[in-house]
Amino acid sequence: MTTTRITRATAEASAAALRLDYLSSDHLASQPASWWQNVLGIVGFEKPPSLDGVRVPVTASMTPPLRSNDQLCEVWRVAGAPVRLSNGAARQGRVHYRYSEELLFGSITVEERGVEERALDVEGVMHGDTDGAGVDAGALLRATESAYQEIFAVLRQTGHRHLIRIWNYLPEINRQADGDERYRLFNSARQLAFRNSGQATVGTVPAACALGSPAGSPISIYFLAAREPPTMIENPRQTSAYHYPPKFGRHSPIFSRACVLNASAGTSLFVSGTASIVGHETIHQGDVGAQTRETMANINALLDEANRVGQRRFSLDGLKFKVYVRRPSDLGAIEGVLARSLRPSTPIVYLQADVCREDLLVEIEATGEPDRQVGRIM
Ligand code: 3EB
Repeated sequence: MTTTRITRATAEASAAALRLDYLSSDHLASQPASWWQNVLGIVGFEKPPSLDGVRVPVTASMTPPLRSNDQLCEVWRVAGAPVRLSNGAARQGRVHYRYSEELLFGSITVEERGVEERALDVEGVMHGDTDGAGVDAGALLRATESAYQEIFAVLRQTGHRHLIRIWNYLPEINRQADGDERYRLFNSARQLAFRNSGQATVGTVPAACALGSPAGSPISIYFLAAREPPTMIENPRQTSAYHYPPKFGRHSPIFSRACVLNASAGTSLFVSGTASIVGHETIHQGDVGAQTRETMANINALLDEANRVGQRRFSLDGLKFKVYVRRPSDLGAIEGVLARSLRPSTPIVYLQADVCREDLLVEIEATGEPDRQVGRIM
């Protein structure tokens, strides 16, 4: 018995503690080389931060921040036990990545222009499902398809086969392209890429979000993957996105409502982009306050569900939030609602982004740690 206990304690102590922080680019630029040893990746908001000589993946969501003026960045690290990360930022195709034994961070940006020449090899893949798509739609389809294929190729290569969370930012997400909304085209290409890479398209699919960035931005995608499978969480108040009816697009969006990392200490709950949707319908059209309250009801339902299926206990207090606001003039109303449900010390980043349904005014994602267990014997 003693042996078992020691083995388990050792395993837990050596588990990499994934950690998320929002730090200013000035703060990052002033860190010594040693500080970067356990950094998996950096995500700027409006644009990638300029960090000279830094050898980790650095990307940006291209979504302008609405409140902070100190160039915040999203910083992913593994902390705690002595961790060994892969050297610097590796590259395979257009994917930049860095990893520990357990976890991998990666990013890819793709320009849609010029994609025709580069991705002719996906012609066969697209044939049938997307036949007849015009040049504009075709470029988005191919860019998305090839980005996901490259991501899955990296995960096969390093053995971090389980995509746990993926952030998708595409320019002009609600614009029509050759008679179809760009978000719906993205959904088609994403689903095809999953299928063609042998990935499940229901159930064990990653937590995700998909937001709009300004015209002229590249498609920007970043992700976390793990060697061990996470536990996927669905929201009892919502239809699973991968089962949305066809009126929301020919191919359903492929994502889970949330997931929990099993092996990792530290940050381990990933709540997908969450909005004012009950069942599969948008509710409270035109009422940003009510949409924000409904979104928080959905996040609370996901916390209940995570606590029902898992061993550890999560609450709003352990989470960090990113709030995507369609109309900057709604910011005050959204902040007012959140002030009633979250502690003043809660980290919240507000970003301007178009949400993937035209009638959604706000979308909220959350990431964080379980509550400290009281009286737990180590
Ligand atoms: C929704 O619930 C709102 O397409 O990856 C949320 C999270 C949404 C992820 C995605 C879309 C995505 O359908 C939109």
